[in-house]
Amino acid sequence: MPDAQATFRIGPLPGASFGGFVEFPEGADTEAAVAAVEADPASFLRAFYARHGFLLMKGMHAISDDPSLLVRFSRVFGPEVEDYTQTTTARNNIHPDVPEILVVSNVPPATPRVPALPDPPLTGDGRLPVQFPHRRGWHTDQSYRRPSPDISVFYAETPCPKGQGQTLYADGIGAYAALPDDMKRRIEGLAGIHVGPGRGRSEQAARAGTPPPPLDARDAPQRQPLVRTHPVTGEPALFLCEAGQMDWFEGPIAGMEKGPDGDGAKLLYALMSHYTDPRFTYVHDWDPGDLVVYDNRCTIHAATWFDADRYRRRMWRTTVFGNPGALYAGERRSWLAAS
Ligand SMILES: O=C(O)CCC(=O)C(=O)O
Ligand SMILES: [Fe+2]
Repeated sequence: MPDAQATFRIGPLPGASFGGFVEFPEGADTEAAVAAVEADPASFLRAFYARHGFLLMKGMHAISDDPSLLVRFSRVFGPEVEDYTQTTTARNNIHPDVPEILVVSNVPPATPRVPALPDPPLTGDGRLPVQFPHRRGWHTDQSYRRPSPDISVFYAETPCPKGQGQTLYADGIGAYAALPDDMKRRIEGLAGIHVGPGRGRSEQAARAGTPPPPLDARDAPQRQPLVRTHPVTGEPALFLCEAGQMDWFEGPIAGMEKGPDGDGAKLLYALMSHYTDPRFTYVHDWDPGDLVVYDNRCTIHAATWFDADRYRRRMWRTTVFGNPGALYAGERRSWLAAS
């Protein structure tokens, strides 16, 4: 039975300049925690947005036995939790019983996705590298779609041991605010060109001069503003990915010199290196039962390497749509067939 008395407290996230840490009363089980959030979504969302779109909850273990709790919790953040079976997502990466859950795992049948170790693996002072370009893989989810999802919810069903398989997060509102005024002026009105990985428009393909294949209209590159105004708070945030989700043939930045050695690339990389400065980043080392919610409109994240031969890692993700902002109002979804 849900505990009607259960409520939550949200304080700062230890080890980060942004984000919040959610506590539920001692002994509240996952069901009670989800019910508490459902009972007062306004306070929960207010704290989420005030803390720049990142919250961590621990001990939500019951989601592993009842994954529908993850979908229930996700609904707090918007009217539509994506059904991955309605997309081109490979079935082996979708939870067999809950089509709203994307399985991010190296355990079959999921397609393993293990990031490379950074080179060198640690920084000079022995820390985990977070800053681009030493750290690669920073992105915001599905930015190659218009509109892209507002929110992702990420659950550690089976994380690997601490010290590997972390997820890194960065604060796009804080990073934008800290840009020098001349850079803010320079990027005003500019748009990045985003495209899905594996579409033949990568930095490597552009460098090798491999002509990109024709794309289905649903996979066409999409323009997104470099600075996005948050539809809830009105705050400006950087909105970009590093190489993996940008179009290196027409972009990465619309209207600027194209390709990996062009002025567009130089600007993108300068912004990405600033965005992932340790001042704006948080390293999350997962415990089983951890639940993170992040706002794709104003944060980016990156997975880190883990020893996939030794450890099984299984994470569950949902994505929530519903409020991309005025810029996207009334738009047809770019990733669906036109009919
Ligand atoms: O595996 C991770 O830590 C992050 C994966 C990721 O980027 C995602 O599922 O959106
Ligand atoms: Fe992601």
